[in-house]
Amino acid sequence: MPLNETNIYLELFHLVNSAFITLLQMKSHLPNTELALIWRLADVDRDGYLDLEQWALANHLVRVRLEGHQLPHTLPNHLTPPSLKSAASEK
Ligand SMILES: [Ca+2]
Repeated sequence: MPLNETNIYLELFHLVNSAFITLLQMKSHLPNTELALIWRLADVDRDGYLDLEQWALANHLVRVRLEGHQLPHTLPNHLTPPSLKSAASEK
């Protein structure tokens, strides 16, 4: 793939991730500290961005929090998506 095409997709990916944060803030009304924790928990591979699985996980954590449960400080094993378990265990 040409480099400039790759750069366009990378820029779109960054835009989508910025929109993810805004969407989570709009739908949850959770404080930024809690959203930051949710983001950190969901970003299992710690690359600073959410892919589709991590985005789903972030939304699940928002729902759990809105149901009145406390957020865990580390992601429980049963919530780690199977495809990300190796990434999580390397961190
Ligand atoms: Ca990530």
